[in-house]
Amino acid sequence: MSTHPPAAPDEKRRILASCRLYGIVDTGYVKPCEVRAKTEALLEGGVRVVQLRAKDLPPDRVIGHARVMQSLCRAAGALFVLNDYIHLAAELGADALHVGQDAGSLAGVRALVGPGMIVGRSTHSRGQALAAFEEGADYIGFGPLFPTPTKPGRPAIGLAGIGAVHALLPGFPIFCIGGISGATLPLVLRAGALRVVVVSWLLKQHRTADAARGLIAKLT
Ligand code: TZP
Repeated sequence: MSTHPPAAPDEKRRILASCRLYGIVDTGYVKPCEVRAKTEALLEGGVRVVQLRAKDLPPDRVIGHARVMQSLCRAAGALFVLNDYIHLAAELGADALHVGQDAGSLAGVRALVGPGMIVGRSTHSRGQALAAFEEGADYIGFGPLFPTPTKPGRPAIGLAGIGAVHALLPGFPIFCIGGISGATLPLVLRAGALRVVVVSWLLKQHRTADAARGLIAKLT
C-alpha cells in the first residue's frame, strides 16, 4: 500500500491539465521485473501521467504491478492510470481509468468507479472523439497516427485529423498516440498536437528518463 495519500479530485484534474507527455508501462514491452524501474525512469524524466497497460496478464498479476506503480506515482505527484481493468481500478482507488471503445457507455463505467476517478477513452476518429467528450470523458487518446506494433491490426488514421479534432474540442485534453517517437514528434506537433502518449519508443530507450525529458522539452 502507498504511504502517500491520493491526490484530491481538483489536484488530479490540475495534473492532467498540465500534462503534455503521457507515458505507458506496457507489459508487452516491459518484463515483470522491470516494471518498477521503467516507472521510476518515466517519473524521473518528468512524466506526470503514467498508465499500466497489461493486456497479456490476468487480474491477479495486474494488481501487484498496479500497487507498485500507484505508490511510485503518488510519491512523485503523478497520476496513476489503469488500463481496461475497471473493477481493479475501483478496488485500488486508481487516479484514473483508461478504456477503449469496447467498454460500453462512460456512464456505465463511471457508475462502477465513482465520480472522483478520471476516465479517459481511446478514440480513432473525430466522431468518436466528439462522442467521448459528450459522454463526459475527462480526456481522450486520438490515434493511432502511425502504424504501430503496440496496437496490431488497428489502421493508422494519419495526421490530417489532428487540426480538426482540436478545432472541434478546444481546451479539451486530447492526447495524440500511435507511432510517436523522437523522430516523428515534430511532424505531430506541426499537425497541431499539443499532448502526446508515447509507449514503445520511450520504453525501448536505454535512458528512458533522458528521452522523456527531451520529448517534454519539445512539447512545452
Ligand atoms: N492506442 C492507439 S495507438 C496505441 C494505443 C494504445 C499504441 C501506441 O503505442 P506506440 O508504441 O507509442 O506506438
